[in-house]
Amino acid sequence: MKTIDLRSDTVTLPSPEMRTAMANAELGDDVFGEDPTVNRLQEMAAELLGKEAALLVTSGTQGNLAALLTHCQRGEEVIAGKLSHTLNFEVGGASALGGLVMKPVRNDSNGRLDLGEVRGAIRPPDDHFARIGLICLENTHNLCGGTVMGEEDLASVRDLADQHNLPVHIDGARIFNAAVALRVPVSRLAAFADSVTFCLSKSLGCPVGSVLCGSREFIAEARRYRKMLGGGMRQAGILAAAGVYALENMVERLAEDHENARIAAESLADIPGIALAPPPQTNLVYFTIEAWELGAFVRRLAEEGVLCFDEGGRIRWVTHFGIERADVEEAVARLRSVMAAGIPLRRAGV
Ligand code: TLP
Repeated sequence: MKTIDLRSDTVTLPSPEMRTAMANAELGDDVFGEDPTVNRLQEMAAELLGKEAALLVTSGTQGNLAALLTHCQRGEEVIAGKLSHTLNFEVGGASALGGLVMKPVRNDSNGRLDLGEVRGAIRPPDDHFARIGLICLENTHNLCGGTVMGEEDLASVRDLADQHNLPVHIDGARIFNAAVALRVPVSRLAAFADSVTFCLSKSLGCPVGSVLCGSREFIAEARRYRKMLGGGMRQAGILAAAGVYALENMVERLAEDHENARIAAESLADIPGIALAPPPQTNLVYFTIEAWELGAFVRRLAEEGVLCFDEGGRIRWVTHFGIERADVEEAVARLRSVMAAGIPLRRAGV
């Protein structure tokens, strides 16, 4: 039985072509700035995102943390969505390592920040208050369902930030998914932020790495924080070559992942007891199952070779490179048979 791994787009394996590009990469010592392939990736990323400069980092977590440390001084506040990845899943690094105070505000169902709450969080100068250092956005928004923030949404945050002279960072781990879903160049979305992190190791199919983009001055400073965080890599061109390959070859295909997510969602929504939470906009499909205890259901699905996570009272399926339409249909078929054969472990409300 084939295993269908829908846990995350982080599980993607490099294609033979990507491996070839990695094997043939021209290398040097990137801590000295001498790795030509890293330099090429950084130039490509900066140009694609419409920023002056870019920096290869080890992970999305490291990219976001380096950005926060670069934007803010110790003791400053970072306004971020209550449901943001940075606030919930990045080990509290901003506070632990940067002395920053995370200031959560409400996310709406589309991942947008509640602008009223953001306004409330920006307090006037006063000796009692921590200074605000940054507003942080996430696009696409993971916990909100892979939801996409468009130019209008981003512009409204940018306006508010400008009124208070605050920088904006986008955790764009999946910003290429947002751009493909909106059919706009990714630079149009990045334009509303001072800095953007995007991940190579998720839907773009690379084994390792993320890229932080911003002004030349910002990236020069972030480079120091990357070193401090242990992210100064040497012949990192091996990894960067995968990134170059991905930016050239793996972006347009994200539309297939979105289509497969839509197909999965449509079939799931037909099954009594299943509700989408919410309907997918990109490659993340979240749904609830009425009559089951989710942990047990995920374990039963795993026995049938369908791997996924339960997250905040929902199940998440992620479509990605290596998952074809037939895999999605097969996963739905196996889920149906688990539901048909299984004795519900917990009736809702019992
Ligand atoms: N997300 C992972 C898990 O950590 C949940 C996933 O499977 O979705 N920002 C966003 C929006 C993310 O979804 C993630 C990873 C990160 C940052 C962190 O990236 P890494 O794992 O490279 O540190």
